[in-house]
Amino acid sequence: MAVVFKGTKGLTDVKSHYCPGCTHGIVHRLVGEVLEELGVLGETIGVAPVGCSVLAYKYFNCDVHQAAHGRAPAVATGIRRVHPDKVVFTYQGDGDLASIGAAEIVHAAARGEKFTTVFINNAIYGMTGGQMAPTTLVGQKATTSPLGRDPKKVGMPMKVSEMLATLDGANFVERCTVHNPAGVRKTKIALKKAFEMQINGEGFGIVEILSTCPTNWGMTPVDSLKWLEENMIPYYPLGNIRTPEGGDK
Ligand SMILES: Cc1ncc(C[n+]2csc(CCOP(=O)(O)OP(=O)(O)O)c2C)c(N)n1
Ligand code: SF4
Repeated sequence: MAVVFKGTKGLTDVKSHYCPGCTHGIVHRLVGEVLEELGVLGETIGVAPVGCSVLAYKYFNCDVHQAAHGRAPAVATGIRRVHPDKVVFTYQGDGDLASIGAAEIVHAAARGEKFTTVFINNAIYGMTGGQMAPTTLVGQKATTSPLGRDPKKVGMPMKVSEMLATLDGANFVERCTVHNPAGVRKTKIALKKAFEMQINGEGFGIVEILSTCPTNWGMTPVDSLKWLEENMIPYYPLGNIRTPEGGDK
């Protein structure tokens, strides 16, 4: 019988703890597939964040270091500099990357550190119960914004990729989504490109991936995918924002 789908060696056999319908799992699979296809699993070191993906070290079939509150880019910088022959990536949520660790990601990108960041933007703090994140949309309800995010009080949601793309050291910046099959395929292509560039010795790369948090959005998994499409994509447009070929938009 023809094999139409099989698991990736890039992930362990451990069952994940993610909620039903959470797209963290899809992104894990894509990262695992890319590392397997590039043949670098044995020489890759990941860095896990705080947030729901804090346990990523159990799931990726490579070495993974745990980094405290937003410090994954600083840890990745150290690992990559000490081990220039290794492939290094951080896997970070929007609370970890854009709030607690905003300085770390900005300066790592500015320095053009040669690692890859997988940035999960689900517009909320997932792990800690659904507080407002820097990426929470205007009007979106969270436990700390029960009436919806009010930009007069807390400013507009941060467009992290656009901000990082202004830095010369940020070689590759792309925003993707995993809410539908076409988005999943494009996300994999972007991840592969970012990792390939790192392997070729080019500078910092980040792939932002619009994701769902059905649990804290208070929606079914299916409604979450629809909400992402209708609400997140208009504010966080998809596509390549910066490439070394000068494809800046
Ligand atoms: C300085 C600091 N503030 C707050 C926390 C608590 N904390 C741990 S994980 C987290 C939110 C993580 O959310 P995000 O990065 O968006 O990832 P998700 O859980 O949504 O995947 C917070 C606020 C912390 N650990 N350190
Ligand atoms: S709380 Fe949200 S981000 Fe965390 S595992 Fe559940 S659905 Fe995913």
